[in-house]
Amino acid sequence: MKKIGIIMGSDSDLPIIQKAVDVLKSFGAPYEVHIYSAHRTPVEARDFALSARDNGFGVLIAAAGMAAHLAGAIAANTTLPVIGIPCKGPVLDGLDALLSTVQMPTGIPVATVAVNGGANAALLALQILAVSDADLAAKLDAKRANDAAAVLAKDAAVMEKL
Ligand code: RP5
Repeated sequence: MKKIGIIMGSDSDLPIIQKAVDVLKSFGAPYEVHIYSAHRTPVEARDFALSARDNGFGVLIAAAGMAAHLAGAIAANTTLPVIGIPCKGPVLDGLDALLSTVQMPTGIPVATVAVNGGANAALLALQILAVSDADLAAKLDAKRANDAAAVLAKDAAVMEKL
């Protein structure tokens, strides 16, 4: 199975990345986590993206806050699918990072999830890899079924209580 590469702009993004890692661990998926910044370590971020396909990665997740250019900078240097996570910063409620991540120019796409959407980023990465992995697709189907059953159990409980 191809690896999932996770890059965050700063260790202050770790709580968001942890949500992605928890999902990937629950699926037993191979992943690697790095801290590379589009602004503070642009050379390392670029080198990682340029070599990612040769290094066994199938999809990349990039998380950053504020002027969040990391996902776009990574996407500029690879044709692997890149998923961007806008991280909420101290001001503007994450709208700054959301717009910086999602508003990519034509030709360099970034699949952007919700602000702080670490879990969905991991699930989307798995869904991309599951296009050519039937076992992984079956695990994703099973999770959907479990999640639906949990909601229906809550529905039954709320009907009983109210
Ligand atoms: C971004 O700036 C990082 O992704 C982080 O979300 C934000 C603030 O970084 P720190 O100043 O906390 O290192 O590049």
